[in-house]
Amino acid sequence: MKQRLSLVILLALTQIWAAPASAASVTVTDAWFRALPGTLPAGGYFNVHNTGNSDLAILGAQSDGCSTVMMHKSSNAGGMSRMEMVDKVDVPAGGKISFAPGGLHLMCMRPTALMKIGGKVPVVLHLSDGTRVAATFAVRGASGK
Ligand SMILES: [Cu+2]
Repeated sequence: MKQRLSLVILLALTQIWAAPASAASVTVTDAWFRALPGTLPAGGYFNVHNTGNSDLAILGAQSDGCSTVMMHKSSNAGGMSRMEMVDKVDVPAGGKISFAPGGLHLMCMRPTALMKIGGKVPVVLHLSDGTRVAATFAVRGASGK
């Protein structure tokens, strides 16, 4: 009986040690989606701050509010606005990166019923060190309000 108890404690400790130690080294703030009518993709915007000592990169994202989440970069060349897929966004140690309208953004494809103006949508960012960072995005309308 005593032996079984210590095994349970050991397993519990292993769970704690297995948790990613660097998960708290990235903070996400000012996170929001721009919801558009119907099944139009919703742009996702936020600031990310790497408070740790290691360079990291965002490799992707997933959300229950979207069928797929992609990373895009908008650019404006000769008056033509276009978007490119991005598979990696570097966030250097101590660095801050903004995902903002007109630049980097998450592209939430085929938003689900969770994507309601005034609501909140959970997003998980996948980092290059294997950790995942959860953030809550507020859902705003087309005007960004
Ligand atoms: Cu886009």
